[in-house]
Amino acid sequence: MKKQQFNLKNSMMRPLLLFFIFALGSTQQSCSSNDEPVVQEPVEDDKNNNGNSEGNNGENNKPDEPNTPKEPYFVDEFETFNEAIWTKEAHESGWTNQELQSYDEAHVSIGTDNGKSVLILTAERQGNNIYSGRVNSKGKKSFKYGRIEASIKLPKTANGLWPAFWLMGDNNKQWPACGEIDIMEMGEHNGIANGTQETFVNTAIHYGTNTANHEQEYFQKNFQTSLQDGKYHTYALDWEENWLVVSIDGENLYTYDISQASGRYEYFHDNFYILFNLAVGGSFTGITDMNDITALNDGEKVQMCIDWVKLYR
Ligand SMILES: [Ca+2]
Repeated sequence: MKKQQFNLKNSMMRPLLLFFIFALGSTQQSCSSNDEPVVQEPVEDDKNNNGNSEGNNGENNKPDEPNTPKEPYFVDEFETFNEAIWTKEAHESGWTNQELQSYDEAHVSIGTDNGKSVLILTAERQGNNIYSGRVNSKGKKSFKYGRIEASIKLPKTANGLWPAFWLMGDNNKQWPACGEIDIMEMGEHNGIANGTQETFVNTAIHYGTNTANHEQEYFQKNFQTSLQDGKYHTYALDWEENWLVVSIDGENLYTYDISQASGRYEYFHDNFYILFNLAVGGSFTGITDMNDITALNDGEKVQMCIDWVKLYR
């Protein structure tokens, strides 16, 4: 659901950059399976985030590089759909973020792609109905600290698809008090406006005592190569006590300060669960009329494929 609230800290630091906020999680939801990642609107370009005095992308004590993983303690290669780990969600269209698709179990499947066994989220338009898939691991597979990474092949989002790989606090707090970490989102409306959807990628965190006090930090940039090139890319989060480091294909994208000094420590030191979804339209994309969804014509299907997800300590 779209949030239209300022993050005071960011707004003061980057007054021209913050426009409004999409949260994948939603104001009306607790952090249950009904929550969408709060999608906030990316506000910034990479150049605007460099040199941020707060130390994002930073200087200070930020970890230098993504960790070189050891052996994962959890791997799902998606050779089957493991219901002990994952839940398929079902929601009506418009349920959150003004998204156009409905989610149902039929649009989540296991299949083979180039010899890989993968989790497939299929978006499909049938007349005036759009369907898609979304899964979460709430109450089944949650974790705190360490590294999570997933190998994902994204569809071309232009225009109107909105894939996401993200985390929510696995607790009973209402959003955004539960905490939200959006590792990867694509399809945001600035990428549409600039014709850079294949490279334009977003990451965000959302937090705050309640919806009226929602805060976020959002980062977006054009990655150096297409992330919608028909190949699998690795999206990762390294999470330690003071930092969240988001990386793509081993390259640091952005670092969030979650230390005590950041004032938001409490929101990012709980167990978090995993979500993957392929939304269509909605506030993040700026498209709320399905006839403006050029990525998914009537009768078409498009897929987001996840080859594996891994957790490391
Ligand atoms: Ca696999």
